[in-house]
Amino acid sequence: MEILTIDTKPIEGQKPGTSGLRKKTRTFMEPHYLENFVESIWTGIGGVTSKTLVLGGDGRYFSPEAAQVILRMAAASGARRVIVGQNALLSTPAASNLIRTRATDGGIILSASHNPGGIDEDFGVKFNNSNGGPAAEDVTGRIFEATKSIASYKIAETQNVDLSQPGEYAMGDMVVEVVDPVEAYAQLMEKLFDFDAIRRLISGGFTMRFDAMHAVTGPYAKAILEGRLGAAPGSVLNAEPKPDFGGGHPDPNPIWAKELMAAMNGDTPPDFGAASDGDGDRNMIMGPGLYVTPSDSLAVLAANAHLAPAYAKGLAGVARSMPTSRALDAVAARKGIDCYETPTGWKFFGNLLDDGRITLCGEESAGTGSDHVREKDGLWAVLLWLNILAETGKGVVELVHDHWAEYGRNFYTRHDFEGVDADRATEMFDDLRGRLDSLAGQEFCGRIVERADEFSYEDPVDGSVARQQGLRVMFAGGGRVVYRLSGTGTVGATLRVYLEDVSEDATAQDRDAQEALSDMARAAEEIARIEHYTGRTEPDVRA
Ligand code: G16
Repeated sequence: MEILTIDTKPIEGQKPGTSGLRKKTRTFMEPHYLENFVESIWTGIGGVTSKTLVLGGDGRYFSPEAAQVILRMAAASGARRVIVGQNALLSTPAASNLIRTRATDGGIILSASHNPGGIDEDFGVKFNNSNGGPAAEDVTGRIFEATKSIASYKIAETQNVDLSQPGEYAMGDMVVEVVDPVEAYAQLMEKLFDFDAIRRLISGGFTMRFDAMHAVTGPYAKAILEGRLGAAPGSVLNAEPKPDFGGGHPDPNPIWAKELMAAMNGDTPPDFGAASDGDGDRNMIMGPGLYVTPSDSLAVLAANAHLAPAYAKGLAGVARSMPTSRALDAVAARKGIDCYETPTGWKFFGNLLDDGRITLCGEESAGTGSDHVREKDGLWAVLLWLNILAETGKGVVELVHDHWAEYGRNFYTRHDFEGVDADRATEMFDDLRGRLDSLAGQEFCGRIVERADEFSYEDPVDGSVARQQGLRVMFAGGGRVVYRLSGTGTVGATLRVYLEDVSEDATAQDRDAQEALSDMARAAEEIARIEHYTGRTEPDVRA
């Protein structure tokens, strides 16, 4: 096996975002683009000599080719072993699990998550640490620095490895171990949850639909929900992973999970509906006629997690990203446990989980997870819901309504303005940042501002500080508007406006969240002058 050293030059814009480097697929396919970034990962993590890594992803377009390049680069730089999911498939939580259970030095996940796939869509590469979680800011910072000074990379000249069959293959001195992507993950789920109780629920006539959106969770959901738990064949929709996700947008929300929405809002809806995203870490939960917001789902799970075997002893603490609704805080207060508020990005939960400060955490962006891995986990959330429904004997709607009656309801929505001009968006933030101190006491659409600030986070475990993590305007009475720029988009800037209002009123249960938050949305516009800066009068997505 010959090892080639290829001369290259730094390529602009290889700064990892909220979750790895995400760009247009064609950008990743340009000469040296992927190779430069991978070599920079090696530099950022102190080299791969003698290391064992995990490799897999959501199977999107260009994944098979990218996996072969990464294997050849790992072999050229002296890696000992790479554990690869069959056909380069691994859901993000399954990759996290393998990184941990096989005691590896980390892993590379090929995914752009919920972004569409295809030659004209998106691709992504992310490095996860040996704890199974996304690399922390110091590591991604070193990777980015390396991309700015790279002069060459090493790659082995050798045949592609056949990734279609489990087994061990040699690539020079490195072993490529191809594994079934589902087995270890399914075993972990069986340990965490009471599969017998869920099986009894299902055999008693409980029905469900899980929309895998032609993404990576299909084989996992088939094996677990239909195979091990006995859900009727066909309960898993769109189960076959496709490189372009069947032309869809693998984002589990009411807009993109159309088939599921139609089934759950139809005349004879199943008892439970769920969906997951491109790489299987996000989830969406529905009851008949009811979309459960990710923030509410997180709060309901935290309130009831003790009903599942893995969490029977209770939760050490919980955490949510700052823009996520404070429904979770109410549960934590009642249970007398800590509730941490972190910046957006799963990587910020890593230290809290490793340090045993929290057991469960989640985000408004459809991510929920626990200390079982170091990524959010879509199917895990589905199984925890099923375990809770089996134990309580309640339906989704009853459980959520009971929760609101007990803890109050936090109306919540996120409005996204996509593909806006990045410079204008920055101007908008600079303008608002400059006015934050003067907002207190002012009235917008009948709401009085109590305080406004820019969110910074000091990690309580290692003391690292993340600044400029979102602008917050808090109103008297508990309402809140948060403004952030997305760190996962690939075109222009995406402005996210998070709206929340709090209600103790039991009659508010049936109220539509968009309607309940319409004055808050007008206040958000007035405060930040969104139309002036972006030219937009309406958001592209109301999630
Ligand atoms: C990633 C991160 C999440 C984050 C989400 C949205 O999720 O892992 O922590 O909440 O992006 O981030 P942003 O608001 O910056 O676009 P995923 O599922 O895309 O990997």
